[in-house]
Amino acid sequence: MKLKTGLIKILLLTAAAVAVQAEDELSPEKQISATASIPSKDVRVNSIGYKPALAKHATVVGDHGNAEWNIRSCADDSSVLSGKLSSAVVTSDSKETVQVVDFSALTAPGSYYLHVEGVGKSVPFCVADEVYNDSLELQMAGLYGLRCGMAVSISHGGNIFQHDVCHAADGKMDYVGGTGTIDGTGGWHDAGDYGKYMVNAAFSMGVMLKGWEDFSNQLAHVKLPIPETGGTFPDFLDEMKYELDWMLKNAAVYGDGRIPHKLTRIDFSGMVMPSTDKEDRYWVPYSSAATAGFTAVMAQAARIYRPYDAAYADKLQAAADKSYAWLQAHPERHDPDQAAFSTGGYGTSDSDDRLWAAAEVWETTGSPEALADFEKRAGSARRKIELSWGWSNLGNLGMFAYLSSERKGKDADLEKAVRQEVISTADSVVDLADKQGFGRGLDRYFWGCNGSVALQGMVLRAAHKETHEQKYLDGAIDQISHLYGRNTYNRSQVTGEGINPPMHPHHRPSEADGISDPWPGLLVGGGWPTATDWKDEMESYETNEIAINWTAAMVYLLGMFSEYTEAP
Ligand code: 9MR
Ligand code: 9MR
Ligand code: ZN
Repeated sequence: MKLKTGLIKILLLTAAAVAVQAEDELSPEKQISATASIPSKDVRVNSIGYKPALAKHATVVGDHGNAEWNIRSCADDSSVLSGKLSSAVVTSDSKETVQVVDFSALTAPGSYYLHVEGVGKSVPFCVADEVYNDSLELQMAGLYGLRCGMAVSISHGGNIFQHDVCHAADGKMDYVGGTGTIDGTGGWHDAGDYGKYMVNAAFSMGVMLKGWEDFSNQLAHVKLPIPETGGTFPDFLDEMKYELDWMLKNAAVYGDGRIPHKLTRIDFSGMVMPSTDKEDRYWVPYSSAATAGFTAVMAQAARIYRPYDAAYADKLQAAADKSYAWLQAHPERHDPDQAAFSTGGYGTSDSDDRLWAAAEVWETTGSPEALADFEKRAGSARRKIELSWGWSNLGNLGMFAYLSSERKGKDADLEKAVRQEVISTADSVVDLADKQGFGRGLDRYFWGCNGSVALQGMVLRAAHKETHEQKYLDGAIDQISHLYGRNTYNRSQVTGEGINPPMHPHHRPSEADGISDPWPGLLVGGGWPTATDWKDEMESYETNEIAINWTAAMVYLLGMFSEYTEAP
């Protein structure tokens, strides 16, 4: 029998409210006994919850010897599972002494907490098949909130987050050798700023559309509070189409296949609402990387949207064909002149983007030239499956597209080598997650590294598809757990949900709208240069901004485990 997540959430909220009330209202003497009901900061769990059949890991900070732990039911505090703490390890990055609890043997749906003898208890969490559905939908709502060119409104946690129509004059042609404007309205704001940057837009779309291709049987059931709901397309594809339509507009700027690098102001705006940001915004000259990312997404989207709307798919395909032809005729890297602009640079080499474009064009069209293009790039560079990857280093997207393709004609040796690479990189992710202490499957810290932690879901899923070994799914659950509280901060890294979530993201609407809670469903970039450097401060754009590429990684990771049991 399946427990309803809604019901479990009510139970959890009640438990949390009781704990807070106990702390606030009791006399000092009574507070001493009440602390027993307040969660300990040293017991770190996934504050959203766990899937019944997959790994359940928690971390206890300190060395408590072989103390006993118990999983207790929230309903009556009865113990349903117990064990002894593992031996202490020192986390490789934050240098904390910790002990790991593996309670994967707990498989019955319900709401629970972890209690550790001599330490205390965790926050409550649920175990349910559909445990991540709401989080996935919150990420999608977060994306919707980043929509440019229209008014948006999101209701969450008792607040209404909204902005009016913005950036309706996008964008001026002065820097691309033209006059006047060409329509560039729509799409998502990139991040905490209001720029629109093709390299990152393409990467984000590539990640989420791959999610659609891998999990459409689940994602087709996602229901979103967006105006297009119930139309021609599933809601998930409606939200993606909002960005795709903006991407298509980019093709009109040059008209010959080249794609502008970005559409932004000359400098960043202040921390104002988008509708009050009235400075001129300009198309910025083309780059080969932006053109390649655009090509990849157009090709990928053409095959995804074809079953729903053939005419739209034809448009996407024509855009892919034109830009791919331009890339083939211009094999040299071309970087844009951005000297006049101090907005985000998104400067990057283009060999990874071109590899990805070739893979997607081949998958959609079966073109032998595109296959040869991909195989030459993948073979000659002896391209790896990268452990640490993202918008500037996205070759993995091309490699996964190739490996998962069912088309005939692949070079058997190359395919085998890619398969082995996928498995060995996924093994590294699992090893890191097992050893690190807080389950993190990445050993580096950089701007936006939380997004790269979430991206490991795609590496692990690719390995699982090849081997069917559960350890890869368990490793992906560890990444979700890490980002929702099993970490050095004991805090969720997503606004609006989980334990003690970020309150001051570098996100202009959150700062400017006069509501103390930030807009929900947004993953913050994360601490760097070391594990303990995250600051939940608006000024810390290096660690506390939000961005569509990090959200995209979360959409993939949570989509991987979404489970909709009822008919849509
Ligand atoms: O607000 C900007 C943020 O969105 C960018 O990611 C970041 C790095 O490019 O820059 C922020 O803008 C700051 C600028 O670079 C320097 N002056 C202060 C700006 C606002 O904090
Ligand atoms: O995510 C980007 C990160 O990898 C770069 O190191 C950083 C500095 O160039 O820029 C990040 O992207 C920002 C972009 O330049 C402007 N919009 C906000 C993005 C997230 O901080
Ligand atoms: Zn806007």
